[in-house]
Amino acid sequence: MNVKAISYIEKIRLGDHKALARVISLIESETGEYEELLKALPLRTVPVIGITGPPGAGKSTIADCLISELRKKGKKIAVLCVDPSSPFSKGALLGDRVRMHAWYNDPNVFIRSFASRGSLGGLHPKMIEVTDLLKAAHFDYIIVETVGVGQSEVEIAGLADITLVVLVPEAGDDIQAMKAGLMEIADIFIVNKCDRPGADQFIMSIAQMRKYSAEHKEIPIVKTIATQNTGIQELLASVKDNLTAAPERKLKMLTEKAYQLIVHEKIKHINKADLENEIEKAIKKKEFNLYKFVGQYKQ
Ligand SMILES: Nc1nc2c(ncn2[C@@H]2O[C@H](COP(=O)(O)OP(=O)(O)OP(=O)(O)O)[C@@H](O)[C@H]2O)c(=O)[nH]1
Ligand SMILES: [Mg+2]
Repeated sequence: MNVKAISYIEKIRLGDHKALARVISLIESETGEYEELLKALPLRTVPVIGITGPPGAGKSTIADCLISELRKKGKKIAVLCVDPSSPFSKGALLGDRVRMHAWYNDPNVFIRSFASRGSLGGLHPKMIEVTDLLKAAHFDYIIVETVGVGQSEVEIAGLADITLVVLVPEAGDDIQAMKAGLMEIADIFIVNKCDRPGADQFIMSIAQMRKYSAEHKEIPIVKTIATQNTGIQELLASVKDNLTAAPERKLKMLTEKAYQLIVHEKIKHINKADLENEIEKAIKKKEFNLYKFVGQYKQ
């Protein structure tokens, strides 16, 4: 066993946030003893609360409210989110910074944002590993925020013990587009920005949609106005009520995580810029065929 890895894990267990930040950087850059470290992680269950939903729906504001509420109860919390400088989050940049600032001096809150890769939002490739690392620390809850765009919703459901889908009254079109994915992954719907017109009608349309879900499950709907801290206690109560994942769901989650990790492992030697260079060279030849070209990457 790698001694350095063990000493890092021990520090992290004792609540050393500097060591935690250092190891997260190792994981992000895939350097140092990060693989040894991941392999040495103890098996611990810490509830992971996933928050997803369209850009600007209020996910960070809700996460912030949840931190406040949990801190009042003396809980320790870690939050992972995608960097607010992502293309989707420009409008929220200042808001995010101001809010996150309030927790910088609290040793019981750890916030880490990842630079978003590409424009699709969703799960950062390293979020699975970092979440598992956070479980080895001293936190009572881990909150993971991702922008819900297509496939990433399924990914977050594989990572989180409970998935909160945040929607806003004006999301009429979004909801159509996201319908299939949403039903599959939502454990709780949050209708945020209920200070805006149309909230009740919107809630009725979600309730209607719920009926057509494959499992006919009664997904709870919680109304919030995150900017006024309204509905947050109800939300937390609902989270606690719905937190225990069924065994078959746990197996699915683990499979989803394993799948993501295997996919990442398989493609990590492929660099898109290099790929472009290779293709640029290859297409100069008359006999270029994309499928033959791709064949060399198969195995
Ligand atoms: N009127 C109103 N505005 C809200 C409410 N909750 C959040 N907002 C505002 O909506 C904007 C976006 O909020 P965020 O919490 O940053 O949203 P987000 O979903 O995290 O956004 P991204 O991370 O960029 O996808 C901010 O300006 C918030 O102040 C609410 O309940 N009512
Ligand atoms: Mg956000």
